[in-house]
Amino acid sequence: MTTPALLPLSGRRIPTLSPGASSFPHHRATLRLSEKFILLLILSAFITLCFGAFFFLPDNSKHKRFDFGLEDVLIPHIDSEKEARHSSRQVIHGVGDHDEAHPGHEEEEESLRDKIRADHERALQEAKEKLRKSKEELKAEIQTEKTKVVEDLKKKDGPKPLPPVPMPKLVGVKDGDPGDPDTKEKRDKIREMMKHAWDSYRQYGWGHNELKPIAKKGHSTNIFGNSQMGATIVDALDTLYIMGLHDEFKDGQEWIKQNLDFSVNAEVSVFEVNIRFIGGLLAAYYLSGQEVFKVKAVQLAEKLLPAFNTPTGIPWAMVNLKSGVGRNWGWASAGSSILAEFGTLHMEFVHLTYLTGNPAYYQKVMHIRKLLAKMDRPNGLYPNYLNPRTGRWGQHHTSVGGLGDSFYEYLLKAWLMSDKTDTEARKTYDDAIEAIERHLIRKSNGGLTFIGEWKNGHLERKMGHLTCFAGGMFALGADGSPDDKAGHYLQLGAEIAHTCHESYDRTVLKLGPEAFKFDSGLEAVAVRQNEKYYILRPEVIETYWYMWRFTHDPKYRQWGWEAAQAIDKYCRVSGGFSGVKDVYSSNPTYDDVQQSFFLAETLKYLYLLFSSDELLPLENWVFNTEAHPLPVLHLGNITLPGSETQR
Ligand code: DMJ
Repeated sequence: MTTPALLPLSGRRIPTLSPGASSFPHHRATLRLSEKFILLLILSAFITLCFGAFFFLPDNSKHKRFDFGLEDVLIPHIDSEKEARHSSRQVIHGVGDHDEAHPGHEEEEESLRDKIRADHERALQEAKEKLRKSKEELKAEIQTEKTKVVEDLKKKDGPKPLPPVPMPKLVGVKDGDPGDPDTKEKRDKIREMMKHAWDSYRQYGWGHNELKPIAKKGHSTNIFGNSQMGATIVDALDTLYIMGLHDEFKDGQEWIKQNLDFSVNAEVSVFEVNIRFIGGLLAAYYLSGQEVFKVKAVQLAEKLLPAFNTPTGIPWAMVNLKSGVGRNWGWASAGSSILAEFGTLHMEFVHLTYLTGNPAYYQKVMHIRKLLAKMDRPNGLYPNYLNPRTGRWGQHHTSVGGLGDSFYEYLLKAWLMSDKTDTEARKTYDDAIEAIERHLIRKSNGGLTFIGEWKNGHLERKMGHLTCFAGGMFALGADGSPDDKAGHYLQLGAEIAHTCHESYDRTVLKLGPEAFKFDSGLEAVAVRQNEKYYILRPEVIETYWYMWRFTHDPKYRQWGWEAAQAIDKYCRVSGGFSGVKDVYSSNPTYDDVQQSFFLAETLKYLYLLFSSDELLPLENWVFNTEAHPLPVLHLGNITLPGSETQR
């Protein structure tokens, strides 16, 4: 069949067969040549024909295969569909359709069909299983899927941006130069003390909640759980800002941005976290305008909300930031929540609703207010303990110091913060103060006005350092008090300031004890050893500052300066500032804690005392109970979300 076999013939003359020639041998040779030639010719024509037929005739078997495949391609499984389409296209365009060129093609198609069939069967099976489930199960499944999608989206996009809200009018956030050089020098000294406290914490306790200035290491207490949330950084920020310590402020801001994380398995005090962290972050936001503080405050506030999941809506004292599980202090009367804790959320929570548009915060605190308004009050007084399960009071103890204090403070400040529109809060404050004056405020034999504690129908003639804040509160609430009693309340404030100053002046260190008595010939002095300590608390200096702002009586600056000097002399150590265990001892021992409120409050109030009134004017700012200034909300026609249904 190959051409070379023909070549020897082609070069010769082809012999012709003459008629009549019959000699076989002769003829045999002649015939053999021509036969061979013809046979070769026929054979080659036949082969050419076969070849052509093989290539050009239509292949029905393949068309059949394509039709079959198309049916299966309609199965709603995207990957299979794509594959099938691709495969069909190959067949249509004849690409790779030659079984000899792709010997595995049949098997490929077969396996593709198997895959499509399997997908089909799986989808059917899933549908059958779904139909077997109850409506509730299906709903729950859909809900879970939805939540997952939302969470995935959140993770992808980061936290939802907060709505833009108008920044309240911010007045006097800087400077406050007092003018005269003597006052300026004192103010500079306070600034230097702040720098020493901050730098020491920066060096030895950075990121921890507080500092042990003697051991020179970090410190924390159960109010922050086992967390390391940099409480001192957050608490100190606004003080740094108003003192113009900008590098330190930036340093703190950077730490917060990078490290402050609330997804920690820590059981924290709702009250402490609110006043120190949320209050601190909100104040830093308003003063500096830096969004990071607002974002962090909102993230943290969301973590506190599960604490309100109680039968009454009165929050638990503590909440686990990770699990959201809440509980109360073991020492509190009959599993109660504490008045000064659940009653000291209003300012921060109203600001949170203002900044986020989320009505939940406002509604939670207004619910507490409504619930308290409906309750009977023994002698018009609010007991310190309230059971969040039953909604009943615990022991009938009333105090304007520890366990009660800032509840009264926040009633007044809710009114001030609302631009004096929240008259319900003002009325509740006025009624409470009237009952307190009637039952708890007395004059000692030596003529000192004091605020005692009510315990089961008896007045305990003892006053706490914490109670000394009330002097400032009375002065702050004087304007706007009923029956034109402004002068009376300003006077009451002055008397409390005087008593508290006496409690300092009657010690060896000129620093006030934790609690002091007015009994059995004792006047403003501590009796028990465990009441003689001073832990860098602010309340007395706080009252001096408010009294200074309302009266400009120079004695308040003088008293403040005495306290500042005593702190610098007896509490200052190389690693910061420490509390002292006995203010009546000339040789005091240290408690080795630099409290975060020393930077947030004590030093801030001292600095303000030696600044002009232009720095953070009280017409525009309301200080939370941790001395974090929040602007008055001049809402005008704006209605807070959630307030429509509440008031
Ligand atoms: C601060 O954390 C707050 O002032 C709180 O209201 C009670 N006291 C401490 C400081 O003494």
